[in-house]
Amino acid sequence: MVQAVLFEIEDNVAVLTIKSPPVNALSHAVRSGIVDGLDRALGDDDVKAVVLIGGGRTFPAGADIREFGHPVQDPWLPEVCNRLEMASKPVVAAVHGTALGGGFEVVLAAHYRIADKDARFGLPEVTLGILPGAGGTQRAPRLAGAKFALDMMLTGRPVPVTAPGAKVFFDAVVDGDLRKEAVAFAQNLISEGKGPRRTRDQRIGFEDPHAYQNEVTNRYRMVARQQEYAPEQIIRCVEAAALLPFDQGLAFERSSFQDCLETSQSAALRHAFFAERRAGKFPELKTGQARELNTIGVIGAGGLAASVAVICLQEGWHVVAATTTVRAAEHAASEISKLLGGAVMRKHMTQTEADEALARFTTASDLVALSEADMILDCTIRPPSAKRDVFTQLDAIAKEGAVLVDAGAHSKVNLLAQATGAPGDVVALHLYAPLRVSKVAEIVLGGNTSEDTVATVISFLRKLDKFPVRAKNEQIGPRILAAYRLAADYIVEAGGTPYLVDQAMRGFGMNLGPYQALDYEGFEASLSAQGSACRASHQPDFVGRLQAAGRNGARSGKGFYLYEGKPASVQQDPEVIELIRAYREENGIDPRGFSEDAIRYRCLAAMANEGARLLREGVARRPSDIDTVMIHAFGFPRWQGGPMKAADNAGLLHMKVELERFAREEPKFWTPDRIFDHLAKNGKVFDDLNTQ
Ligand code: TC6
Repeated sequence: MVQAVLFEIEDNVAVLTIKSPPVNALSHAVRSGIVDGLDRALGDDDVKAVVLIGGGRTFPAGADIREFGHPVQDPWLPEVCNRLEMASKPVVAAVHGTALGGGFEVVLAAHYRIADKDARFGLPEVTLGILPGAGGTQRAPRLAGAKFALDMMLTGRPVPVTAPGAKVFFDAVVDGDLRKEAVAFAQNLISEGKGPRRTRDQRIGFEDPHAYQNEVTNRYRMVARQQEYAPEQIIRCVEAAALLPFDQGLAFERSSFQDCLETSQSAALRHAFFAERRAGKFPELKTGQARELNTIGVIGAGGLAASVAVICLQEGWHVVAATTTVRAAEHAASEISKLLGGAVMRKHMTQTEADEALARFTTASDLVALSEADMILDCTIRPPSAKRDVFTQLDAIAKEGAVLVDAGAHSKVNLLAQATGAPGDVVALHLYAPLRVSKVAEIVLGGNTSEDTVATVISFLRKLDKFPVRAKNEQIGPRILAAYRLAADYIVEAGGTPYLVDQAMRGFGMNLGPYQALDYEGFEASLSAQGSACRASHQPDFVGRLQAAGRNGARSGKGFYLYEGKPASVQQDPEVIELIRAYREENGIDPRGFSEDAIRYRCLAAMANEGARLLREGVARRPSDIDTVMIHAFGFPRWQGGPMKAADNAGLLHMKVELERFAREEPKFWTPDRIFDHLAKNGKVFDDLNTQ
């Protein structure tokens, strides 16, 4: 068996190298290996100091998340950290890559710490609904103070070792052979007679008692209205670190950690973490090879085309933006340089980087300019027949092997593929706004899309730091969104108000309710996108009434809400209630009431049911892919895990029965997909379908 921790001795220094690829997660084997190595070092009179270092690409990136939810196998990580800290010989942690979560807690427990200049560290447990449970909440503030420690623990963001404020953690930041430097550092300690320096005994971070009190009070205020459980527990633990003796603080942390771990929020957040990584696995790719990308062609003069051009320029590609008129080309060029200017202003890039990007950018008023592009993204939205013409033209212009991508929404990828002589090179991509921020993109394969094309688009998206999700023939996100909105419309039609629906869905954790979101998108754009995306025999048309009354969403000054110039002054409007009431009266609908829970349940059931249909139709591969899309594209609360995970939590048998009840009102829409029946009968849940 390969050892997870390698033990070597180098001139009186024991070097423990963690070898557990890919990220050296602190699995049971690694924890046991560290403890065994430490015992061996402490029991050997020739060893005077210990170095702990990660093999491969990183120091441990955390506890092994896969072990959470299973019985703990000793030694548990808190114990490993305590044993390192209580060691009678100095322990040096040597950090490279990303020392995260439990990995950084190990670092904090070591007596001395050195880091490679490119290393980053952090405590991202909050993103998994838990808290640093191996002493991190007690040790980090002892060294760095409440503010820095809480910033790390509440945002979960990794910090470069060279960042201001990071040096309290590290004795040295080195550029060169980290292992050599760490051994030299340890030898220096030996020759200077320096022994262990335990973080538990430090209180530099708490020197000013008022500073921590103010910080803690402010943070409680900040998280007071959050629905997530872990942040408040983290603050409590930092308070405990300041007020209690170390061991009592540790005990407090341990019990808070356990509380967090047992929440459904933590289970959902862990599910989301693995769902994102699973989505990028395309098992059908057997021999597919990504083609080299040097030049990206972008078609269009609209906002999507400009954003795509800019993110490609920021990644270092050459970009040719082609339109069909000189005026459109000028407009595209000016939009792109404006966006680059904005990126400089917001410090997303330097002026030099923006100048270099512009030097890699050309515009043209003719598609012929795309002849050298390795990948061409058509970012225009036009009717299918016009799109097909564009792809026929591209087929004649593009060089052999160029990947042709339809990046305008609602594409019919098979139709476009047939318009070319190389259907294997054609694929569609559904990118989500805001493009720079959104972490997900759907790769919509047609029947003939080749493996190489898919591999190329995956590598393109990875470079852009997006999770690729595979879809077949049509997109996942718009279908789920349409089902969600239709469920909301049925509720409003039957007697709920848009304001109550929005409130209920914000209570569920959505950033915006469906009607707020519709207002911000604008009715025209959203309704044309929604179109026939969802099966239903009738679509409530009270939105049409609002439009007829001059309401078209936030940009028009009024939609479901009134906008007096800025979103901060959004108000409910009795006229909307009246318009909807009149609509119901005309349609002979006797209004009935809905509780917020009932609204949430219906909206969730509608999304899960549409998700089930997408799975059965083969559009989506896995339930967790749907979850990933909905979390990153539509603000579905991550701590609910996505609609399919949330449906699992709600109980599939119960949901099936409820869907059948709703189906008496609108059978075509609400009838549960037969997957519900199949899973419920076999005692299974959607998560059981999440195969690699
Ligand atoms: C904690 O530490 C709590 C402590 C208290 C205890 C009492 N465990 O993301 P990538 C896998 S909580 C298990 O694609 P990258 C990942 O699933 C933890 N597996 O790579 C994937 O597997 P696959 C706190 C893990 O280079 C593979 O490694 N730590 C873990 O884009 C590669 O991952 C965190 O939250 C893990 N901890 O990014 C950090 N981490 O190939 C979580 C990764 O089978 N990790 N895997 O799909 C990350 O943020 C990133 O993985 C990264 C590397 C930045 C380390």
